[in-house]
Amino acid sequence: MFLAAKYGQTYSLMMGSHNVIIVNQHSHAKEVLLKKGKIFAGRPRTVTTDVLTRDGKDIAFGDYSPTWRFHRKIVHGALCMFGEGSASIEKIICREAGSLCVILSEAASSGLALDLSPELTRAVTNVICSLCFNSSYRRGDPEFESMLRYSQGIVDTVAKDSLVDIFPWLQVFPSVELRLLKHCVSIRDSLLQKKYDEHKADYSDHVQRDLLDALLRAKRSAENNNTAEIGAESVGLSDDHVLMTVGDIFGAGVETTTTVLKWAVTYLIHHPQVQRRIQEELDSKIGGDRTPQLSDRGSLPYLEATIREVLRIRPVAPLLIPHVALSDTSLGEFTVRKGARVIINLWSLHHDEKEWKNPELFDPGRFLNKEGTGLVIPSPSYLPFGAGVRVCLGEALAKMELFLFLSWILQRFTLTVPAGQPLPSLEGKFGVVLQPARHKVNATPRPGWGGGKAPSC
Ligand code: HEM
Ligand code: PLO
Repeated sequence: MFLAAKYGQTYSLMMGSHNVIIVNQHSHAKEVLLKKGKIFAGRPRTVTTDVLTRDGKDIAFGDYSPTWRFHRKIVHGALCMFGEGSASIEKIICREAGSLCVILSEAASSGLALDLSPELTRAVTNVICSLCFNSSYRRGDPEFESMLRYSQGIVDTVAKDSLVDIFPWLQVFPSVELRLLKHCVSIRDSLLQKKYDEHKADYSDHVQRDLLDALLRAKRSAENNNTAEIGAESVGLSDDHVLMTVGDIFGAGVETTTTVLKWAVTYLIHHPQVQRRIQEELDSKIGGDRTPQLSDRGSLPYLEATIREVLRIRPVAPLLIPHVALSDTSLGEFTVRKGARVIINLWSLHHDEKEWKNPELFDPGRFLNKEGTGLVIPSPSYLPFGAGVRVCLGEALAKMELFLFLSWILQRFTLTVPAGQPLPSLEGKFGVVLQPARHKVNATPRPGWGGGKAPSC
């Protein structure tokens, strides 16, 4: 923000040998993402993302190319298949929300405060695991525990403008961070490889169980339509591409939604009046005889507004993922050279005082109309999922999960800070996602919920 005050809303600087343009205003952000979306659809190659993605063979960190477009289309299609309105994804999320509530009520009946982080992570992991691999984890599963550790190691070390990404030649020196990243990536890769081998072994053209099957089918049909000149490799359907793509969806699917749920819990503890109002809405629109379902989304505007406010005040990806200009172009009155990196400062957009009244204040009401009955987006300076060619692939899935998990939890429990403990910090830990600090929570069953027992779904 200081640099923006000194140099203007959009400015450029040199990072190592790279020209980097920082965008702090929504009009320029929309020019990059929407108006000139294809021109700015590139991604930079960096040392750490190359380690994670076998040199950009995934979607999020892969450069714009025919292969990339093809992959994105397949994954988009497969996610739509499970998407909005699909009964199966709703069932999967409700199953996980139900077992999360059981764990909360067990902790409550033994009077224990709980760190929700691993519980929320497992619930969200199981949703994405069902989608990607048609499998799920039980509490304490060693494979899940290992995933928790390697994923945190990757979040801590990848794509956070570490020195080695700015000065790639630094990788010739031993670096603790780079070593940790490589170690975590190798554990992740063995896990992905195991799932891939299992899927290949019992693959059938007639049943599509999950995303990995969808990718395998696309790969096989490209191979069958093969001519001598146009091999599967030429559209990028190598084993590496399939593995890295599914690794992306799995990684993005877990880290992002879990992080938002953790921020939501943190803010709800700070703002008990917001929690109460959501619960009043749940009581009056759903009552106590059944659990919330996706079709209730339209009748719970205050909960939806709260989710929007959490995504505004603590954006998961505060700098998105860097974009790259694929040809010479312009941005507002600036000339932009091919290869320039563009960083959209979503944090600035979401905290811009010209756009948001008291931007530091957590106020879900800003997303409601005057009557408090309908939802609005009060400023164009709001892009929690990005926009355009590189818009988040998991937006619909993430919104379903946030709505169902939060409504299930708040229908049955009130979340508070354990007696004698300070309120949790609202300062995030900056990395490839902005994570809240860990803290314990008391989940008290609400009156009329018989210790959090499950009503019918
Ligand atoms: C990209 C936000 C959940 C998959 C992104 C980007 C943002 C974002 C800001 C970068 C856009 C850009 O660089 O311009 C979020 C938020 C989420 C969420 C706030 C949760 C609330 C998910 C989920 C999945 C997912 C659940 C997977 C199922 C992806 C992928 C990309 C992406 C694959 C890369 C797209 C590309 O480069 O073409 N997301 N995301 N995200 N997201 Fe999400
Ligand atoms: C999270 C840790 C995983 O082990 C690997 C992984 C893959 C995809 C990344 C994700 C991490 C972090 C969040 C990212 C996602 C792709 C899109 C998403 C960067 C590093 C966002 C928010 O842009």
